[in-house]
Amino acid sequence: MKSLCLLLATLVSAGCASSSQPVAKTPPKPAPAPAAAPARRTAAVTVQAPVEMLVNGNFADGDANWVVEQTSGATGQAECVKEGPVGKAALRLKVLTISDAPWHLQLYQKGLRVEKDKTYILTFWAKSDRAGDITVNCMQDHEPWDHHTQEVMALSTEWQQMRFTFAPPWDDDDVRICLTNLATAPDQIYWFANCSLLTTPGAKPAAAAPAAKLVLPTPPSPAAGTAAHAVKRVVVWDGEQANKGAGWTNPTTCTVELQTAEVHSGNTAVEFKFQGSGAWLGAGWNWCAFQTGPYGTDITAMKNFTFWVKKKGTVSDLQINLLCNGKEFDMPEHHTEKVSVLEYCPQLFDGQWHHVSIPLVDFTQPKGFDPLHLGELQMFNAGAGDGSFFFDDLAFDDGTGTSAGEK
Ligand SMILES: [Ca+2]
Repeated sequence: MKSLCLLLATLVSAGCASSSQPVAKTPPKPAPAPAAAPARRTAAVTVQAPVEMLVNGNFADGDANWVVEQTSGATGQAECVKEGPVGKAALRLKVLTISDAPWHLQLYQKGLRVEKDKTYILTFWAKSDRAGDITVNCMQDHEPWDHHTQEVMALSTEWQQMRFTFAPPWDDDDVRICLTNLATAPDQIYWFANCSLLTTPGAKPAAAAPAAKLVLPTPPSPAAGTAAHAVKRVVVWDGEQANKGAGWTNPTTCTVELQTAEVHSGNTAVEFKFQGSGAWLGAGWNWCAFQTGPYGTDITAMKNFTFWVKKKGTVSDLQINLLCNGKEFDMPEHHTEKVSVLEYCPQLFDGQWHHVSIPLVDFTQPKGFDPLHLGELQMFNAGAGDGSFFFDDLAFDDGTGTSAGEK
């Protein structure tokens, strides 16, 4: 384990150019008993032609290419540790002293080039030893230091994936991506991991997209529509208001990742992409981001699982099941039986987005299943395929109204 103390002012190392990679997780016990154990992947944001702009975003090369800036008496001690999600590398930054401005302690990569009005998506994992806000920005690394492309993000004591989408107001070949306003409390400790900055050529943020602030997966979302058709509904993942999520696939030639090319709401949806002759092409999308324990969505008052789905390319029957959480991840009693989406959406193969509502009673629960803590959608291309299924707006509703028109 590489340990280091970062000194005053900037520290830049010309490190290895390893780009940020999805973190492999411990293989789960797969639902349909495949021969090979699935390899887990955390969420990675991708677009049609993604270009990873950060170097050493996952801290695999220690602090290489990262700068801890300490000014005007604010100081911190940074160390690369194996304390990231699933035991991977993270940068731990302890605040030693603060001064008269919180931005006097910040972590950033510099020398990045951005183009006006292109969309950039910064994702990273973060937590702190106490709840509090940090500020994330893309700022000019020169006069006039414009940094209004920024967002305040709330950290908690649990790992969360943060997401900051922005479109710079300038063409600039000397900007920083900053995690700043860190000097607010002496002894506060931050952890950062798996940082990634991607760009979508030519695309602008969707006007309706809210601020990319991470929210917990379980708060009820206000039901759309009129009071007469009020639906008690919990959106567990939509990529925007509810954007905590991580995925796994089996085999690892499949991918399950965020992307922005095909969406139903906002500017993000999940793509399960696969190619194979049909042995077992599967994936999971976990809105607890694999955090085990009493976390997840209480579905005991719910009647339906709803989502929007679209297919692309050559696919077979789409089968899905739900997974509950527990002390250990993915135990046999955590899987519902699978259902065939085609039975609920016969037009699935027409290549359009479709709203699917499946009664929860159709997802047969095994003995020991915990409906108080639902955490994952599992998806399978049941046969040969060379294509994708896109998912957006995963939700549960209590069936008291129609949700077909909702996002
Ligand atoms: Ca979405």
